[in-house]
Amino acid sequence: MINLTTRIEHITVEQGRRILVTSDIHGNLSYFKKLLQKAEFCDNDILFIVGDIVEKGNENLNTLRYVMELCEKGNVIPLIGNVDANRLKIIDELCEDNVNGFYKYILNLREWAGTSFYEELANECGYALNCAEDVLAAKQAVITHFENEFNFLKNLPTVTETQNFVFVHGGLREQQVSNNINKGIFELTKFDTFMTETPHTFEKYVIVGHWPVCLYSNCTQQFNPIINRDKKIISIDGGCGVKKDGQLNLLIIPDINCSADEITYISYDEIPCVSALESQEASENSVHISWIDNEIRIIEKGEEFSFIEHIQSGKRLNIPNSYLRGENKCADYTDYVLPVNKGDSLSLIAQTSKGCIVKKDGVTGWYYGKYV
Ligand SMILES: [Mn+2]
Repeated sequence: MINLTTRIEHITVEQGRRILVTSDIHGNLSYFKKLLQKAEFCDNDILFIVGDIVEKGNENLNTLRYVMELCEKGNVIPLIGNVDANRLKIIDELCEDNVNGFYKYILNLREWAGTSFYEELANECGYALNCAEDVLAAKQAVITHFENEFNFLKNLPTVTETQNFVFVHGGLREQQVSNNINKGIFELTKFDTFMTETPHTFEKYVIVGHWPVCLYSNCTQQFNPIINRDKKIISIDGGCGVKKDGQLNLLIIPDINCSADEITYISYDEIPCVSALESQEASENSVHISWIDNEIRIIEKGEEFSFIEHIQSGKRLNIPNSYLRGENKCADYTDYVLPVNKGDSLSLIAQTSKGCIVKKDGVTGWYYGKYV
């Protein structure tokens, strides 16, 4: 039986060193490497990786090994995420009774991401996973062969506290950092909507991943880190690999003693860019439909667009048919019209006969002008 216990670590960061923070890489190794390049990450920086290193991407094992390699220099501090912990747990508990459900997870991820963490582990041990029996047959070889990797994940801290910042994947349940030692690892790594749910105002800024920041707004869809100064929370998960217009964010704290106002960020995605040839103004009263409340009713189905009602907001709007999911759901969508200036760089997400859905500076919306 695997024993996953909450670990709280304390670190003193020297002055004069830049602190970089990312989270939720989810096996997207190319994003992670490009982001570090973009930041000109060097040995004098301290890099915090706030959990969810593996799963959902196409290079889960390689991402984990790359993080392990980076850790050898001593300036990279990874933490455990709920998905990392969950994978340790389900691999450990894998047996005849649950193997069918486990195989379903393998198939789902294969369809969605092309692979899964366990499938990569099994393949490296020479096992192909073509049925539930194969999954179970690979278990012992996987556990033996990947002892180092599993020990690395198992020993990751749940919470890391520094002089001015606290890092945890999901969120803190107790206001006092030390009191969270009594909380389970999943309570701290899987705290959905932490920024709005927690009643606490923290003493030090708490930096979290886990909950894609785009889920915090019903009006617009934006992927940049959010700094909540009232509660002292910084939420940084840009939905990398989980959302098609998501991004991997990197928070840049110039020095351990700097204030929240001095914190900046960069991000990376692989969406093709175009240049706007026309300007347009932002719209008002937009809606953002996310998977939390994506129930809709189709009022009139058209050839390219359908007129729908979003149940949660009651708003009626036209959406491209490609965003419909069956009769009563839709994909993440916003009718927000972005403010655009001629010459702006736009990431092109979808094209329609009426205009395009683009992302500009981390915010998604419509652009109706010409572009090159
Ligand atoms: Mn997570």
